[in-house]
Amino acid sequence: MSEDGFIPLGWFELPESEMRARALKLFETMDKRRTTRHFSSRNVPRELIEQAIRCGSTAPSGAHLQPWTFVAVSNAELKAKMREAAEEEERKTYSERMPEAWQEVLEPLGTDAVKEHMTDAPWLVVLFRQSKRVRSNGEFGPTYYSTESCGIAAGMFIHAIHNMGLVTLTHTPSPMGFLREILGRPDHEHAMLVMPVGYPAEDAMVPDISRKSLEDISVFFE
Ligand code: IYR
Repeated sequence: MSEDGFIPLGWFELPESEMRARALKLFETMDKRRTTRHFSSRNVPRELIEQAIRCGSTAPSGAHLQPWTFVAVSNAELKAKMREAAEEEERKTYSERMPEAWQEVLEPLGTDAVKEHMTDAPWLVVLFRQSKRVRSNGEFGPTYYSTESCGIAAGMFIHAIHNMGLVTLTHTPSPMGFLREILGRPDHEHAMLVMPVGYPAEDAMVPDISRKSLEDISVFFE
């Protein structure tokens, strides 16, 4: 850090034509991303996962506290344990806890309590949200906007995975408290998302669904 704690932004202007070209290219790339539930067990080098986590960690965060921990698991025994615990919860969710209004919107996605992606994918990346931080005096203090911060970090991680040609899924076993226990995380860390990462299975299928149009999702006042 410089003497007064600030450094120049280091920004440079792009010509508008270049801005348009980049904007379109990025949209075209991102629009090809699909949440994938069918994974190949083919190995993915740890280095690629590390790089995606680095991208996730470029997210802005409340008071720059970076309130996230990415736990990356390739260990087969741990993945099996996580799958077993997730399926136990999900069986209850699907058979007892899920109201009809929820079932209705999940129906087109074809999900159920069987979570083979948790053992098929070479990596399971679990994003933990830190609700507290350790202050310099050793006491706990709160973090701020940690849900928003982690949501943005997850988006950037997902984009990095897609951009490198791999696939992922934002799996939310519910409740997911078992992940803290299995992965030995402290009480102030809360599992938010389980993201299996890997190559898609050769016969991977995705639901035939489409995205809302720009008109449906935005309002402009000029
Ligand atoms: N957690 C369950 C149910 C589920 C919920 C939503 I919202 C989804 O978009 C998909 C699934 C599961 O993972 O199957």
